[in-house]
Amino acid sequence: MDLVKIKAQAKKEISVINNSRDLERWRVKFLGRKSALSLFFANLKNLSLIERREQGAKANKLREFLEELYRDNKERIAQQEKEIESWDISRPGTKAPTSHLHPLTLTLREITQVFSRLGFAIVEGPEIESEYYNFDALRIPPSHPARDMWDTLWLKSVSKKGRLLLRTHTSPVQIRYMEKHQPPFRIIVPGRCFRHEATDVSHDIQFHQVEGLMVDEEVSLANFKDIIETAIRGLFSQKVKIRFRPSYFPFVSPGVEVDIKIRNKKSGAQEWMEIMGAGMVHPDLFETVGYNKNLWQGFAFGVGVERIAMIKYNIPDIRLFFSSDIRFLKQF
Ligand code: FA5
Repeated sequence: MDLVKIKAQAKKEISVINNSRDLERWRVKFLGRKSALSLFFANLKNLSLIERREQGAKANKLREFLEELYRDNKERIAQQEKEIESWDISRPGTKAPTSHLHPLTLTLREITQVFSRLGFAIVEGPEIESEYYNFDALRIPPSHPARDMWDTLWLKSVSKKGRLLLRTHTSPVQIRYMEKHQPPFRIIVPGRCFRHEATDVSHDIQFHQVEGLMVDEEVSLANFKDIIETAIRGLFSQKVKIRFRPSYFPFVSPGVEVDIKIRNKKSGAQEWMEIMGAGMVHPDLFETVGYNKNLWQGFAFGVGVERIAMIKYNIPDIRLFFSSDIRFLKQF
């Protein structure tokens, strides 16, 4: 094949190429070791010196031309392929990182599920509470030393039911609910509470409680013990150790605190952690809401949700929950 024909053929063929695989085939065909041009070079030795010089120069020119043609088209095709790639609708999309529920939400859901299975209805109350519901109706009068048990974040406003505050516990909802409903009933009240206190690994200024209240004609501390043991074993495992300790809360009689046994993260030793206050509803509360106090009995409890989550998920410091530290949150 003569050089002119090779040139024409190469130009024609490359003009319709639009992918790098075909371009590579073209390169092999026109510039490879077995190409017509290489053969042409190989045959030069059979020519006379003058012819060899003349034809050799022409062939060199053609080679340079083809090489440049190849480089230009390589660039064009690379550019084209890049564009096609960025428009490839069949390409799998980039995965958006999925989020998940906060460990406190997970724990709250589990607690409410366990109690729902035991027949408790879910009720809510306000976070901004009045002095009356947070303290007075619960037998914590202004002068009573028990009021010292809750360092309160007071608001400037005053309502018909006394000064306003950020509720220090979920117990006020006991009164609110009983004012509007007649027994028998069993309710739980999940919600956020606030206390003006120095924080440490197990105390924060905001935290969650789940209040429980069951009122019926015959409800005893034995019923409470059974329900709480069932709930705690449902939340943790059958093997968890639970302890009931006598305690004092003005709105229950008798009052107890419930601890569960956990392993200390640092020392590895087993120790008790307080998770809730509880007791039999004080008859005065029934009177306050207009019930016949001789007819009804009940138990109430308030469990700390962060404490449960800390035990469940092995979290060493309560302050991590509200830190918004993404490294912490990603672990759940
Ligand atoms: C109360 O708040 C009572 N209202 C509980 C109660 C309800 C007793 C019904 C009787 C009948 P106490 O202050 O102990 O009690 O708090 C209850 C639980 O809330 C504690 O066991 C703890 O788990 C949690 N808790 C209390 N203060 C904090 C805090 N600063 N940070 C995190 N959790 C807390």
